[in-house]
This record gives sequence, C-alpha cells and structure tokens, in this order.
Amino acid sequence: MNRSFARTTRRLLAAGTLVLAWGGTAPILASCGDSVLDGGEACDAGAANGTATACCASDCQFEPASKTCRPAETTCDVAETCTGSSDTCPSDAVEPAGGECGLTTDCLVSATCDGASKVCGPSTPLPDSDGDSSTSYNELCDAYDPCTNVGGARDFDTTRRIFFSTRPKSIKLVASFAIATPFADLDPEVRGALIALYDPTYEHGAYITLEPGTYGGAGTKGWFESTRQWNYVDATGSSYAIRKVKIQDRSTQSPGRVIVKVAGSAWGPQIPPPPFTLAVTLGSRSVDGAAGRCGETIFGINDCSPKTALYGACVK
Ligand SMILES: [Ca+2]
Ligand SMILES: [Ca+2]
Ligand SMILES: [Ca+2]
Repeated sequence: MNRSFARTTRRLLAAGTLVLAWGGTAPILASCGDSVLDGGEACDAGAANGTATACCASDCQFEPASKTCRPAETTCDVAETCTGSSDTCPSDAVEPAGGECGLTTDCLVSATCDGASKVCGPSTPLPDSDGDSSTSYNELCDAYDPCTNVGGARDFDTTRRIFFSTRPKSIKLVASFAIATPFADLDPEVRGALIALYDPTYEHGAYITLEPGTYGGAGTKGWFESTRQWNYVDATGSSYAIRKVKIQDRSTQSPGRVIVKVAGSAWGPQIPPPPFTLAVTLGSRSVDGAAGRCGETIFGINDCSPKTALYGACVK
C-alpha cells in the first residue's frame, strides 16, 4: 500500500467509509450504488449507475459529456448528452423548426420538423397527373414520367406488338397512339426520343434514349424527315442499339394518330417481367412526356404473339 492510498484510506475510514478495492484512477467505494451521496462520490443514482441512459457512472463519477443519455427517437428529435458536470440528462429537446426530416426524391418534397414535436409529417408528392406512381417514392411524377397518360388518352390504340428474337438478337416494336399536339410539333432532330420499359414496382427497367441530331450518312446516327414521317438511323455499327425508328403521321385516320416502328438489337436482361409499362416518348420526359407527345401502355404476357416469353417479353 502506497502512502497516498494509505492517507486516503485513513480519511475515508474516518468518514465511516470502507475501501474495498483499487479501481483504476479512483477508488470504488462500497457505498457507491446505495443512492446516498457519500464522500468521494460525485453522484449516486443507485442501481441506475452506469446504465445506458444514466449520467452517473458505475464508479459514482459523472459520465463524460460525450455520453448520449437520451437517443433521438425520430428524425425530428435530437439526442441529448450528459454535461460531464452533472448526473442529470438535459431536458428533452427536438430539432428546430424547418429542418427536413422526411424522404426526399425527385418527386417528393420532404416534410419539415415543426420545432415542437418529434413527429415528422409525410413528404409531399409532386403532381402525378395520370396517377401511375406505384411506390412511395412517387417516381413517376409529371416531370419524370415518360408519358403523362391522363385518362389513358395516350394508350396505344392498336394491337401491341413487341418481339424479341434470340437469333439474331433483335427487337421489333410497333406502337400506335394519339399525340396531344400536332405532328408538326414533333422535332426529334432537336428533342430526341425515349423508349422506356419498367415494371410496376419500378425496380426493373430499361430507358433507351435516341439522341437528337441529324443523320449524316454511313458511320453516323441521327434523324431526318421525309413526307409525313420522321426517321432515325444508327449506321455506326454499335451493338445493343436501336437501328431504325420510323414515326409516321396518321392524323388523317384519327386525330393525332402516329405509328412508331422500332427495330434494333436486344437488351434482354434489363427487360422487366410482365406486366410492364412500355412508353414511347417523342422527345424528352420532362417536356414532351408532360405535353402528351407520347404513348404509354401496360404490356402483359397476353399481348405477346405467339405467347412465349423471354425475359418477360415476346419471342418470335
Ligand atoms: Ca431529444
Ligand atoms: Ca405519372
Ligand atoms: Ca405515365
């Protein structure tokens, strides 16, 4: 026993305290844990000493300011930590008003904390005019929907055909639908086009973008216009590409009607199982999809002819 310990022991014994053990830098007192503040103790919370939310440690000293004594319960709550100079956990505080607390996506605006409660309200979805956002992420709000197909007005109007051949790997797609603006407003040379397939949960899908630009002959890809028709040709020789697209004006048959024919090499593994949505957007999603220059239809296995499926799509 060294001298300072002997002195401490004599003092504590004089105060009626029995020393049992030497616990690191401070003696652990027999009376620590009896809920009575004895000599040598900074605090004594009884059985709570050293527990997860106590600010009095098991050696009856204050927990450091780094210890969390009340974890945050929600995204609008803040955790409290011990002060380092008290055995009291500070009062329960929450996030200040205005802090974002909810889910934020391209199509969801986060709720904010009100500064008084721990409850975060629901995020606010941006407009989804045709109501086809199928998950809580609201991913098909108007700005991100390839086709705001309000009331089904842009549904394909003829028998849907989509074929994926395995030898050689190719895709053939014919879609017919009514666009909401005149054919003359289509300008894929400037706006490009988009072919999108995605399943109801939005977990699988393929977005094939046909870039804008003018076709310049062999070795290039792009668009050119012919009589009542826009044409896309990819003559670059790249694999897994759309080779040809025709967008034909059939407004003389019925108002706004267009026929879109697509041919190219397949992109099998990304194709979702049926049913999936097939959307053809004559331009960009954010502008032309919202303006109705598009067609969109749920494509089921019964739309295959013959009814054979590979990756959920029809095989010829
Ligand atoms: Ca709190
Ligand atoms: Ca939508
Ligand atoms: Ca849609």
